[in-house]
Amino acid sequence: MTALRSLALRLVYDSRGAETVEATIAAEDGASGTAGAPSGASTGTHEVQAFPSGGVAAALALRGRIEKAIAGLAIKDQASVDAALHRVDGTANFSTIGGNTATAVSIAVALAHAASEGRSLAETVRRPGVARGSFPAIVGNCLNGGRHAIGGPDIQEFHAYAPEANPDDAVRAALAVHRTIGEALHARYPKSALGRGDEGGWVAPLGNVEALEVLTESCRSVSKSLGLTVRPGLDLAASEFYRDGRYRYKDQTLDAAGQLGFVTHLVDAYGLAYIEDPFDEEDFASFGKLTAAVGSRALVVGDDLYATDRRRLERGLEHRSSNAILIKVNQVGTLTDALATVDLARSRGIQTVTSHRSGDLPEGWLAHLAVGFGSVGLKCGLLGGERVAKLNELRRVAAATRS
Ligand code: 2PG
Ligand code: MG
Repeated sequence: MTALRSLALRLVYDSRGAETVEATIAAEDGASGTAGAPSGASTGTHEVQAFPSGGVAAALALRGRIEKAIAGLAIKDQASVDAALHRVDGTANFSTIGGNTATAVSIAVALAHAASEGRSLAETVRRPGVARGSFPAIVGNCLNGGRHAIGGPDIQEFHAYAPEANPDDAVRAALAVHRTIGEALHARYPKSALGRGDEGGWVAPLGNVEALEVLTESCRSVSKSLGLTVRPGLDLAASEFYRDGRYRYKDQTLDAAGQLGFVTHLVDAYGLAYIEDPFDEEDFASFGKLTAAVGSRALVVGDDLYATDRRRLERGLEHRSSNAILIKVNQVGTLTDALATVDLARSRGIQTVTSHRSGDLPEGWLAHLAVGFGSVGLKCGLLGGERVAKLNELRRVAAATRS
């Protein structure tokens, strides 16, 4: 048995310039793993707490306690390491050590384990029944709004999604849609300064439907030029504009029934293949109604709804709320917790989409998780070093499988 020897924790900055935690785990055989934890802006209410109340400094001060709890454990025994993290934290939401500390340590352990065995992380986390050679499609963020942009639409993310493409083609297609949108925006606003949002998607003074039109048209033209099907998708992050029982867009206010009608219309009119968080994070029932209406032709994905929490997915299953769940390790704090949710989803025919956060780091391990989890999608953005790192890593994993 190779035991875990030491833990280093340090402060690093994410893609928004915000402080977060990076962990390095060293094993007795000399293998090591390093991982940093990303952070959200549109965080769900049911996520664990990212940092202790004293912030990153308070998290770093707990290094000795955490190391003591995990040193000597077998590097391959992820479940015991993660249980030790829960024990040393002692709360239900990681408010003592911080969910981001737990995530960084947990992933660093998984990477050290893979290194120790000379295997890839995709292999060591592979779930039973996930075929070698099956890869996630890219859920590629092209246009930003909501909490990830200054100005722009109320809807947070506008995606290009090519579900049938192999990783090389999927990356090429999603980047082509991003580029085509850029050209369309330059033509439409020749004298305006345009920007990019937190995840590298374009930001322009467009309404929600206008932005969706630009996205759909760009997907259509790229589908034609590359000869593969690229379809539009949205992350509404609807909890962010839901107040006092109403969805409050800049140009309309809708109750739950109105929102159901609006989103169903968008799916039909624009051929949406991917819809994330179309309702408030507590509204399991409306999710269920939308899934009943459009679930045969689109992925309906719960993000804030589930917060990667197995128990919330159980509630979702009772309501048949969605046909897919977003998986973000730092919403629950450990790889083991995320795996429990992934395994429940897989056993009940719910697809998984493995996701970055809006504040992320230039690291590629997320691509390995998406492959090993058997996810239908890797949601990792398109532009910016922290996004491209994941796209490139997915292509490396796919190439290694071919060789
Ligand atoms: C989301 C994510 C990532 P954040 O809502 O899906 O795109 O955003 O990390 O800000 O929660
Ligand atoms: Mg989301």
